[in-house]
Amino acid sequence: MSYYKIHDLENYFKMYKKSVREPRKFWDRIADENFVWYQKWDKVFEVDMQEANFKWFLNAKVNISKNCIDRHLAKRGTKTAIIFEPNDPSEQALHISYNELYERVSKMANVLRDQGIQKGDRVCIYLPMIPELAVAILACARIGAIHSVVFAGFSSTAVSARINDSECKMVITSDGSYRGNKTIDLKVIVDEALEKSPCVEKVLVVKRTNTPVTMKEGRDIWLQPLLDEAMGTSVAEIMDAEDPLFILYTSGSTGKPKGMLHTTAGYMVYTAYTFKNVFNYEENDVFWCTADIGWITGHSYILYGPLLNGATTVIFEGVPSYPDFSRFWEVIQKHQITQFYTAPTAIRALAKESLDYVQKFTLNSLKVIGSVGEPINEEAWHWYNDHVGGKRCPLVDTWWQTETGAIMISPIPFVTPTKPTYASLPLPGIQPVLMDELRNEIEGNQVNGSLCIKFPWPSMARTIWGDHQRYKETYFTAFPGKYFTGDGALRDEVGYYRITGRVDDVVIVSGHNLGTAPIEDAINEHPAVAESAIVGFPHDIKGNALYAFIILKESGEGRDKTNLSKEINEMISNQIGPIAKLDKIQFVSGLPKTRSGKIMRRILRKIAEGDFSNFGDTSTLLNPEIVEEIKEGKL
Ligand code: 6R9
Repeated sequence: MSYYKIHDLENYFKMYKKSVREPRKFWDRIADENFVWYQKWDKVFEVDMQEANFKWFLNAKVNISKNCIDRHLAKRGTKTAIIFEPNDPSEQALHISYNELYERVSKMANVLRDQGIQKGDRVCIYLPMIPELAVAILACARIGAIHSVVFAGFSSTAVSARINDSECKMVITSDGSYRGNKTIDLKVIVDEALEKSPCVEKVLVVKRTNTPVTMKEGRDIWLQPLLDEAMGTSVAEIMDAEDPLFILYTSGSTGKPKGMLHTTAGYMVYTAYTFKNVFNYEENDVFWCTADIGWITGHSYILYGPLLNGATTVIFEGVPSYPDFSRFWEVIQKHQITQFYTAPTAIRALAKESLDYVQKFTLNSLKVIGSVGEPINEEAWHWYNDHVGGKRCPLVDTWWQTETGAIMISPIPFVTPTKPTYASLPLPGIQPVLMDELRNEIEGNQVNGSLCIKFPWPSMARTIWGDHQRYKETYFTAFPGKYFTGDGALRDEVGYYRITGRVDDVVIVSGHNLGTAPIEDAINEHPAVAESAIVGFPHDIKGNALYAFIILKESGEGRDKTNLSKEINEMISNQIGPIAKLDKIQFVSGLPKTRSGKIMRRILRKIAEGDFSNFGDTSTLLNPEIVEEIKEGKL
């Protein structure tokens, strides 16, 4: 019987055991069953957790774009590979078949080669969520160029820093991008970035918004005329299993961004395997992940995971609030989406709006709904489960990271019973452990600690581009011999994991370790509260005290703030205990968030401490203006 698909709970436990006891046999079988290889491996893995050196499927030869496209052509040539849903709902959606994708990627690959890009060169892709983004990525993979996708919302400083760090030779961008009712002039941002990035020789420009742009002679070229001339077939480069596939910079809360490097075969095998199981993927499903391809979630679950399985995947250019708050639900109905994968921050924003937006649409095509990016609080979990999943679709709360490449801990739909706010059980091959401050492994259940992974898995990042020492220090020294995730977690009585948030989000109040997430959950349950964030600030007696930044719902805005504060503290007291009561509450209209929806607590911490001197790198913030507002609110 195939190892690729987990059928039921008994089968899950069986597979899990196999993956732990005989990891070589387990991964050998999965890699062998489901992919096309030019040459198979000599050895399944060679790993060293001390030095942080990892190799999977040694000496195998493979090309991931061939696995995403070519091998499906015989059986699925006319099947839709990509549905493009434009920002403006009145613009027609595009259905790109596997045959068409082959042709488009081949043309792009030929253009890249003509423009001097060779195996191992780095190409920065700075594009909106349009089909060319997928095509450019796959074309890089096809010719062995290393893609470095930079989210098309980052500032010129952030773009330039990323280009320089990995010395990209080329940038692929567009004249502009649409986001809701705004148009953003991307090319202008690239022009600015390149003033400080002399390593870039060529810029290929996609026409999307018809915004006038300046084209620098000898450097900038319109892409379309080149594609029109290019041949529609191409030979894929033969890649070694450990040849780099891509670099992706993490939004890292401090210091210089980390260019996480992922390699070819291990990433391919584990991404495909997790897509199949975590989303219960079956032929003819239509999968929609709302992330941007500029994040790891988009890399693994808009592109590689779905295409490796021959699926139909949606690329959505727009935002959840445009033209109104029903856009997600409208698109689900329109394309008969079967799996919908989004982030808690989007859920919370939409749950704030009238239920009519959801109820206007029929969502019964859905089979599985998923969450990723941050802990999903109880209230958001239930709203999503009840109103989107209709209490019928398993909600998979998937925990993973840019560094892990693919999903690590998650329920498997129709297999693992879900439990609100719990990511539940590790996938086969993943061995999580909880560690205490003394670096000991915490055994047993109903415990919490720092989440580590004690055995390597195929899709783990191999290094930080250009800085292996930093890779080793960041992930493999806090708990020697283990990969440290930076997250805290608890394990309940049956062994389910709940990710409680970044360990650096723990505040120690009077000697008690308080995770910020459960306190925020308690606050968010107050009917007047939309969202909240907690940080610690120094306190003479308690060591630290809690400072809350709270966004009210519209209905709560007129309320007396003193009474509200009292009620909120009573709720916390009841749910967690008086120790978790807030010392300070500031009502705000927004929270500083990274573009992937993570609250930048570092900034809130500084504000709470009254230190307005240096907020560090804020170039990854979606809403930098809110920082000023919060600062002023405090003064
Ligand atoms: C995939 C992605 C990674 C960090 C991770 C954790 C948080 C992600 C989560 C979650 C609780 C989940 N995180 N998924 N926390 N429950 N289901 O988001 O990658 O952008 O690198 O962020 O996100 O704190 O360590 P990335």
